[in-house]
Amino acid sequence: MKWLVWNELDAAGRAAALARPAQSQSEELVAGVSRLIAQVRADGDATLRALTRRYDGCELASLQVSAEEFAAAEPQVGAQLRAAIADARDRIAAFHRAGAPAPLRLETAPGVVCERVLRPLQRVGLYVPAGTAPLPSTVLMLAVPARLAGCAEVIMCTPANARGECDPVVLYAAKLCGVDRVFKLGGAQAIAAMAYGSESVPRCDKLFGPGNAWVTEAKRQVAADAHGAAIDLPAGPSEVLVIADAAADADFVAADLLSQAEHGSDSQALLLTPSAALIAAVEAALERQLGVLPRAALARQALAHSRLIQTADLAQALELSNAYAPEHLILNVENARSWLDGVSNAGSVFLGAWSPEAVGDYCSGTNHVLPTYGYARAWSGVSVASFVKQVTVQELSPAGLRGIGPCAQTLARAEQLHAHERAVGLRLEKLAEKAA
Ligand code: HSO
Ligand code: ZN
Repeated sequence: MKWLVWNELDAAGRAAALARPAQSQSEELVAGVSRLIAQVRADGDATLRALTRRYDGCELASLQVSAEEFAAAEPQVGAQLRAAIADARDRIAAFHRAGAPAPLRLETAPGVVCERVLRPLQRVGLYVPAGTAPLPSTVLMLAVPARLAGCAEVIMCTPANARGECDPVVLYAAKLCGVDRVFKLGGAQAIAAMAYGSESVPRCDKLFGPGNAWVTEAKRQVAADAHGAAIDLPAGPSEVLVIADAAADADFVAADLLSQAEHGSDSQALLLTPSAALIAAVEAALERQLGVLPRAALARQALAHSRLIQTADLAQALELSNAYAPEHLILNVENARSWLDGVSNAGSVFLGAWSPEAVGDYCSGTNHVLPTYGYARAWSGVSVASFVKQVTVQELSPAGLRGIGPCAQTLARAEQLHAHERAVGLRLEKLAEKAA
């Protein structure tokens, strides 16, 4: 990992220190995804089968996971893992239920009632990658809030292996969390199928979940099309930023950086600390831990573009973190909570030595589908609100219109929108006649 001293960097060095790995959005990728979406739209299931044969190496009789396959998956999941999944689901549900948006009703003037009512999205599509590791925890993070929101139908796509089987733990989690139907589809073709529908796959209103460059590009393209589907978040590679002080345990810090790095070669892990001694200790701890890490090769690639940044003090570290806007921010410092008010840009924050990112990834209760790549400046992670629409309502009595009508008329005149003014004025005249 590169060791940089912030105050010794020039402007270009500083920009490079906080830069993210470039996202591949090559013309080839954009055109390839666009071609693939067009094929799925034209030939539906036939194209989905052909692409699955080509990319996943399996011949599918049915695209949909059958009841027998769900039943066969269950005994493959050990008792301890089943209990952990149920336990995690319950905490995620508790936190997301408590944070769900609530309806609202307010009289803003006498006789003027304004309301906000909630309407769940009808059908949502969840994408769970298999890639270098199947992620059943992502099923929990997406299906639990979808069901709490009251979506009428929750479907899921996840790629099958060469034998045409999906990961049994992913299937078990899907069943447990109430996913209605699962399809054995991966990559951009899964996104195209859920956005536009095919003979087997129903068209969805909004798509959720992480994926590789092809999936991300497909989500971007379907979201840009009014006939496509909305998406949860614009995405980039996953990342963590750790702020630590001299008192931090170097082994804890190294383990947190590595739990990010092992996700993939494009992951980014940053450490910001004023302590040179800690940086040296973390470097040594990283080497020790990499020695026994099964995914060390991937993690080393990620660490190659990750950085150890020595700051003047903790305040400067937090300032840089806010500029970077990390997906995950770990504050491994004394009195971590006292720094929270100063955090303006982050997807999810982990306070103190005993809050590793791994608990948020799995089971503390918060969501792990979070804004990456600097989007935390303006976006929030997935929650129940991501699955509902907030519809506003207003109802005025005659007295209400008499009260606020003139305000609307004045504004309408200022905008020279005469029909607007008349829509109010005609009614006010009618009320005046009645009163006379
Ligand atoms: N850290 C990942 C989520 C994850 N970690 C899933 C383990 N499994 C992105 O926030
Ligand atoms: Zn993770």
